[in-house]
Amino acid sequence: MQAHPDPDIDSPFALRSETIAAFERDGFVKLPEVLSPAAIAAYAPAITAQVTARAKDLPPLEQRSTYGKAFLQVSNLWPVDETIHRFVFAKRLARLAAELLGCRGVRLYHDQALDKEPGGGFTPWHVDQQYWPLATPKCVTAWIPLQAVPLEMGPLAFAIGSQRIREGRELAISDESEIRIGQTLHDVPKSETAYALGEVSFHAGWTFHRAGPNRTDRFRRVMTIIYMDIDMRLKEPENKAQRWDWGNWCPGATVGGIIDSPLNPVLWQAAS
Ligand SMILES: O=C(O)CCC(=O)C(=O)O
Repeated sequence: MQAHPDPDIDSPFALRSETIAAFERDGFVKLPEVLSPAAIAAYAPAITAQVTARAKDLPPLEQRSTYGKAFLQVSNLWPVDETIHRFVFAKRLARLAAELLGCRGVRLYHDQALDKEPGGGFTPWHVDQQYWPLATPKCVTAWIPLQAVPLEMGPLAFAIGSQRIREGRELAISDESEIRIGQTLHDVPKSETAYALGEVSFHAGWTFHRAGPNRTDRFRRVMTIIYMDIDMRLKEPENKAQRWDWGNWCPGATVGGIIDSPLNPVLWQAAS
């Protein structure tokens, strides 16, 4: 059996009640020092190897769409690599997600590496939950940089409190979403700050976010883990993307039922 890297990724991270309140108010939080440099060094190579292997046949950046220029997107890596499996099952991150959402536990919706190439384009404004057939807003993405992300590398940026804005939610990631949502959010305060090594952000499913281009000559490597309430139910899909997600990230789940397919393991649950 393959040995796992052993830096601690399971012990609890002390979350203050003010931080939970900030997540509810703003729709996101950024938490420094969630992961140690040793943990990132231990787990990042396995994630990067998967992205590199799957991205090798892509056309050059200039021939891709705005979406294609934004990042290399590789989803659900945990079933294919034992080291990544261990990382995605990290209890520290899952417990943080549950505590921020105010849930008794969380399941995995899916994981996703999002690497912005050197010279890669911006990520247009969007919300994630329009892609997801999830019945309630109790879902959150942990955005986990695998190196520090200075401003010029395209850190994730948020429109503060925008989880309450409905206009533009339906727009898929595109040039149109960048322009139209950008107009809607014109007067909404934004948060765009660098990420230190080990810093992790959590954003709610309906929070509008974007990222600038990667103006450096290095990859911006990021792993994401999307968590949902342990009791999350599947809703009737409202668009093609939600139908696709149903078939791929929770196959066999039934509309109205708890999403507990083999691809949606419980990652953390409070002791009863
Ligand atoms: O990494 C990016 O550039 C965008 C990430 C994103 O949209 C997300 O994690 O929901």
